[in-house]
Amino acid sequence: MPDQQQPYHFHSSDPKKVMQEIGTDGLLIQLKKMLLIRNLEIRGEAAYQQGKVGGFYHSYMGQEAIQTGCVAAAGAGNWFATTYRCHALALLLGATPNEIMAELYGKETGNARGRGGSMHLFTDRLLGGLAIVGGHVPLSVGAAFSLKYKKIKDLASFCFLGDGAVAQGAFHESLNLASLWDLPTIFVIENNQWGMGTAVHRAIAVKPIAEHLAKSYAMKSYTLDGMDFFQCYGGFQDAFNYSVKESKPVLIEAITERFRGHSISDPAFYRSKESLQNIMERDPIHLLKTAMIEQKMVTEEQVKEMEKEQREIVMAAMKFAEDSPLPDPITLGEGVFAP
Ligand SMILES: Cc1ncc(C[n+]2csc(CCOP(=O)(O)OP(=O)(O)O)c2C)c(N)n1
Repeated sequence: MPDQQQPYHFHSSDPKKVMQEIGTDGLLIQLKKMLLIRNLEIRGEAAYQQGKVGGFYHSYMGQEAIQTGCVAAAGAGNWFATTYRCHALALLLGATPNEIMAELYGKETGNARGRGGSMHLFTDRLLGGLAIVGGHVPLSVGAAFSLKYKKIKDLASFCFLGDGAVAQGAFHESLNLASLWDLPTIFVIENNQWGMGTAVHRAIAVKPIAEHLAKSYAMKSYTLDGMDFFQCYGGFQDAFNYSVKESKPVLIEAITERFRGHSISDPAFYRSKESLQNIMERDPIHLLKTAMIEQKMVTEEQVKEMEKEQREIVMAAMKFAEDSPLPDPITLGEGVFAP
């Protein structure tokens, strides 16, 4: 949850205007997507705890409004890259719940044929799911360069990263180059307050991060309340329009907090129960649902029904994953780059 003590200057966007623009049907679709993400995370974690999923597991729970708002506002045709916390973005960009769940289970029918696992999901427009902190940021600049080189003027390259990546050299080199070459790169720092167990204020020297750093690289910044779908949608829309029209990079900071530990093996003892309770009071799904109910766009019962539908989709995906074969060991060398 955004810390009220901190001097954030949130981007102003009018929720009513966003509601009108997206309309009831459009908002129902976005709510459904957020419910699907939440359900996939809940059940993916459960499968992990039953020993069905190996490797790491980083939940996006609590941050759903950010990437959902971004893809809704800017469209799925842009380039995207993100970190290991990648289940939501893959879903939003068209990976099916079946292929994601099968990937978590390490099955041949998975998104990366069971070779990548939870941290390495891809789609036509999603360069990854990449696990080296800060390592993917230059890739996004490369994608923006390709857009400019090919004179494609209505798309941008989005790079989602955590606050922890801000201390990496590759992040700063990327900002510098994107600004120097006027590349339509939209860097999105999802400031969820923690880099593993380290609080952001103990790791990053400036705050608000985007507002400070953007000035150093002569670019525009936006600070968004990452729990508020309407803020995210409006902010991403403005940032995208500016970036594409001017062919300029922008730096966005979305203030949020993850509901889970860093990964499934982190009990998050560094955060008190009370503070987690306060954070969860601003659950992005609850906020969106409540606003829609207040505007009579949906009823509580309809939301329950939608929730059930999304749960069933995820349960079916689990069955699909369960029933799918493991990769044949003889094929394990396939797709490995070995010069
Ligand atoms: C170069 C590198 N150093 C360290 C790690 C180990 N590591 C994995 S996640 C993480 C914390 C990153 O936090 P943040 O960027 O804030 O993202 P969040 O997990 O909060 O989404 C670290 C240090 C890594 N994967 N890559």
